[in-house]
Amino acid sequence: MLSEPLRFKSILVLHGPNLNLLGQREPGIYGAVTLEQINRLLTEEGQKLQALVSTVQSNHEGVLVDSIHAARKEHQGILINAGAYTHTSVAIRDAIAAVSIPTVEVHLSNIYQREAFRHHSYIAAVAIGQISGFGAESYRLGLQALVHYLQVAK
Ligand code: CA2
Repeated sequence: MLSEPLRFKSILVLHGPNLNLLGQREPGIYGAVTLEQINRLLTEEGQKLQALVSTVQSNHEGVLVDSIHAARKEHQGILINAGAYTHTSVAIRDAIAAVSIPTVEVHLSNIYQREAFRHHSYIAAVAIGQISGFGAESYRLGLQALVHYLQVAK
């Protein structure tokens, strides 16, 4: 008899450069919430959704690429705010495409209301979807959408 598929989904949350400064600098743009608070929010939301959340923040493009490669063995989904690498990194885009792990892109700010250079995302084309502009709620909404996709839609 085939065994029941595991109900719990393992999700890797990736935070890109400078997001470690959240809540400490520029609260006018990115709000007062810290990265630690966002990670806690995601862990709690994950418990409600039957998802195990692991988080990584790095200011280094290669570390983010390595984390995406390593996710193949451990995680069923990726939630990513690549920060400024969103607009520059073909390497992160290629890594997501290479591992074929369903990925949701999130942004705290509405990148389309900001400078023109933020309007293009290299990640959008390889993500299953994007949520932008809701502050820390973008992460919660992104996690809900990703887990729903993995549990129901996929
Ligand atoms: O809105 C987002 O989530 C962004 O990904 C944030 C990036 C920005 O480059 C993207 O265009 C949009 C920047 C993250 C920088 O975070 C800071 C936090 C506190 C103080 C300074 C920067």
